[in-house]
Amino acid sequence: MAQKRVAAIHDISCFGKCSLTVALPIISAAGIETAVIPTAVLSTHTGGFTGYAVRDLSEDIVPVARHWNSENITVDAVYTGYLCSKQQIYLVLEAARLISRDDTLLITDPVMADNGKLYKGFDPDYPKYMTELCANADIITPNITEAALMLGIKYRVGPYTEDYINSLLEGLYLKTHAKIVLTGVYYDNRRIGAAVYDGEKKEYVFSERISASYHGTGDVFASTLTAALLNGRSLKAAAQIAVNFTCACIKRTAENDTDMRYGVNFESQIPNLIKYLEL
Ligand code: PXL
Repeated sequence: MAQKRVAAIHDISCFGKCSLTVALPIISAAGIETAVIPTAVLSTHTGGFTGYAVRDLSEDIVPVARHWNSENITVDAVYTGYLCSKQQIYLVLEAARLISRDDTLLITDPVMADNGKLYKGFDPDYPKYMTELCANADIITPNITEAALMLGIKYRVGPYTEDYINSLLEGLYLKTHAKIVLTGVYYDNRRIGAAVYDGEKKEYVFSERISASYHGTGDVFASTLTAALLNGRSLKAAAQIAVNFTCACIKRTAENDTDMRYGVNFESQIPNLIKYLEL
């Protein structure tokens, strides 16, 4: 079988293990070629650091894709993550169009918020623009905060009720017609995972809940989901693998007293990823 190729469109946070510094190693370790289109370079991510240096690469997004297009370079999936402005949403849509074939999957992680709050630097209307990108995607991977913001409904803290989770899934499907993998779902303090909805069936996948939280876990999750999908797994099976891997990374990280801004020790768990994927 020909090797699959993904274009990962995220920022490079030089320190802090998120976005491209997570997507590249995880998807590559899963045997998938990972081409990149960096959206920005930041000295660190924006979660808890101050005074970070940023270089916005908006001007380069479409030219990179245009060059690939002229070389007949296409991808099996476009996987988008952190974008730094509303304008970048449209640039990314144009770039995705230039490098996609009819069968190319668009996987969008609408990275913009967590714990009930938009990340630093985003205007209050950013979720509206991100919803537009999601409406062009085949699969989206919001957390609960991002889902609530895109729907304009109240963010609640967990544990959640099945009714609340189902209303997020149904609302998002109506708005985007994308398949949804909602992350950070938990009904009690023992298990945490994801809810999967393809417009017909709702399914839930869980792993052990560790009460610790680290930056970059959403990126670990969505990168693993992308890796599993491109290895031929169903959406539910890919979500289960992503939940298991993310929880294993959190568990390993919690064994040491690590600054939550520094991300998770996903590197130590790569052998488990290979096992989960049966590679
Ligand atoms: O992990 C998501 C992410 C990615 N990139 C940057 C971020 C964040 C979240 O805060 O700031 C630059």
